[in-house]
Amino acid sequence: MASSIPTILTTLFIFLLKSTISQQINTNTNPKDPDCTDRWIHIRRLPSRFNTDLLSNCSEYPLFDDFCPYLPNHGLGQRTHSKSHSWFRTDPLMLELIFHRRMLEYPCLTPDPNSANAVYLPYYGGIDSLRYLYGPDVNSSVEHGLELFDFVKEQDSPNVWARHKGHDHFLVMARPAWDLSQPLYKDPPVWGTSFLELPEFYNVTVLTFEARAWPWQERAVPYPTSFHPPNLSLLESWIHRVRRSRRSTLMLFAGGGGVAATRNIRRSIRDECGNDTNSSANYSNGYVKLCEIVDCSNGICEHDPIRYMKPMLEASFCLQPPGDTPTRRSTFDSILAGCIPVFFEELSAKMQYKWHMPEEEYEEFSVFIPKEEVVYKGLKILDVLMGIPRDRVWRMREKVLELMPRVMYRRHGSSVDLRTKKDAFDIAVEGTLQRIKSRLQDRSVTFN
Ligand SMILES: *[C@@H]1O[C@H](CO)[C@@H](O)[C@H](O)[C@H]1NC(C)=O
Ligand SMILES: *[C@@H]1O[C@H](CO)[C@@H](O)[C@H](O)[C@H]1NC(C)=O
Ligand SMILES: *[C@@H]1O[C@H](CO)[C@@H](O)[C@H](O)[C@H]1NC(C)=O
Ligand SMILES: *[C@@H]1O[C@H](CO)[C@@H](O)[C@H](O)[C@H]1NC(C)=O
Ligand SMILES: *[C@@H]1O[C@H](CO)[C@@H](O)[C@H](O)[C@H]1NC(C)=O
Ligand SMILES: *[C@@H]1O[C@H](CO)[C@@H](O)[C@H](O)[C@H]1NC(C)=O
Ligand SMILES: CC(=O)N[C@H]1CO[C@H](CO)[C@@H](O)[C@@H]1O
Repeated sequence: MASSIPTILTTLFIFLLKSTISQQINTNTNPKDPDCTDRWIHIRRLPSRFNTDLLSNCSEYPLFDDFCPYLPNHGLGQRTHSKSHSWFRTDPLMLELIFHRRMLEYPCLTPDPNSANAVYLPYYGGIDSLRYLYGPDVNSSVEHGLELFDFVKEQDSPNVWARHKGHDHFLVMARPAWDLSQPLYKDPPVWGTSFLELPEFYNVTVLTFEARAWPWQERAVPYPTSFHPPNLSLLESWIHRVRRSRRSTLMLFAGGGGVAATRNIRRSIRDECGNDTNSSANYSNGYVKLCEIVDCSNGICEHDPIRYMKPMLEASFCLQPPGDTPTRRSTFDSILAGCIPVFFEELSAKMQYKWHMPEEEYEEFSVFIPKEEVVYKGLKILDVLMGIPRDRVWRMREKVLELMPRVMYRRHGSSVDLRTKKDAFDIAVEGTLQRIKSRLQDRSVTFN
């Protein structure tokens, strides 16, 4: 794995990126003229200081990471190996680039803001937040977003904003809302910028990886995984492989934490796993191993999907305990591997990804074990999971496989046959259009 790319290459990647996004790539590459009624989107032109210029500082944030290696392939990162077609070393923070690139091939783009149902701001807000979170502007994090607001509302054709007072605008910020919702009047700042607390942006729909418990303007979208197939046959052959994979481990946890003395769910998982690995031969259900931990501490798994995908393919259940924040990218990795997610908190997924994973279907594709029961009341995760009959496990896995295309981001420029399957991007755009539509309707009732 490349830890750092020479600056010349980075510059080249940024140049390529800039030259692609300066054209609009769409549209009707799809022979069937799509029905664009209520789906028109206008992309606002922003000066490059709001997006691609921010990438040239990719090596300036040592406290965070040098993210230059993750820029290639429009933010998908480098391929895991040279012959790989679908697997990349993707960093979730790059969703802003990935989304932007996909937006350019959205079939219902319009250059005319007045005929658009929604307006997309190609602002790389998560990347811009780095200078406040880890960089020189740490003491002015309440200002994150003000320059953008000034541009879209005052400097650049103000009527585009004024038409609906920003209610039809949306943007992507590839971070949990927690990083962006520092109260405006907290001095000194504890953690995060105040982007989501600025009244200036209350009307704008913001797509994040994780929404607050009582979100207002943000909606959660899946973290990108490393899998970005370019055509339907590659997706189908992966699904085939996942379905046939022999699941010899009952449960798996890929992650870090839980090693300190504090009682928490990760600690409980470690205890349970450590104690029971050897007694496995005792259990009939056909598992060779009851529990496996893939150690991902210090971020060693992040850009190395092989480390955890292989064990996930061999496990029936994948534990998704909350960490610093309730959601995890690993939830989507496990769905990709056909490994049934086990949640310990409603905020980890059910209250988040309502567009992508319907709330009423959770029992069909996941297991919920309240963390308090495990940490304080001695409930054993193994007992719960062992108690689920094999035929039900099988049905749950089929349901997970059904969900899989909805939570992955296919590769940009993919074949037409794959575009017929809605992916995480398509569903996010659909949800955004719906939300904006109902907001504009509410407004016309309330304010006109
Ligand atoms: C990049 O970093 C330099 C120095 O850290 C800073 O002066 C400059 O404004 C940054 N550029 C952007 C686009 O953030
Ligand atoms: C931010 O403020 C703190 C406390 O006033 C100060 O110690 C620190 O040097 C400041 N950091 C920067 C980058 O200005
Ligand atoms: C947001 O919308 C409300 C009405 O819904 C409006 O009063 C307010 O000025 C708008 N905010 C901005 C910053 O345009
Ligand atoms: C899918 O893409 C791969 C890699 O580009 C290619 O080898 C394969 O022929 C494609 N399959 C179809 C059916 O187009
Ligand atoms: C695991 O073993 C340790 C030490 O033997 C014990 O303290 C702990 O309670 C056990 N944990 C579980 C979940 O059984
Ligand atoms: C588990 O297995 C390992 C290696 O086989 C052994 O060293 C260890 O003592 C065993 N632990 C228990 C609790 O039996
Ligand atoms: C639950 C179970 O099958 N327990 C068995 C585990 O193995 C020991 C030793 O072989 C048996 O005595 C237990 O009955």
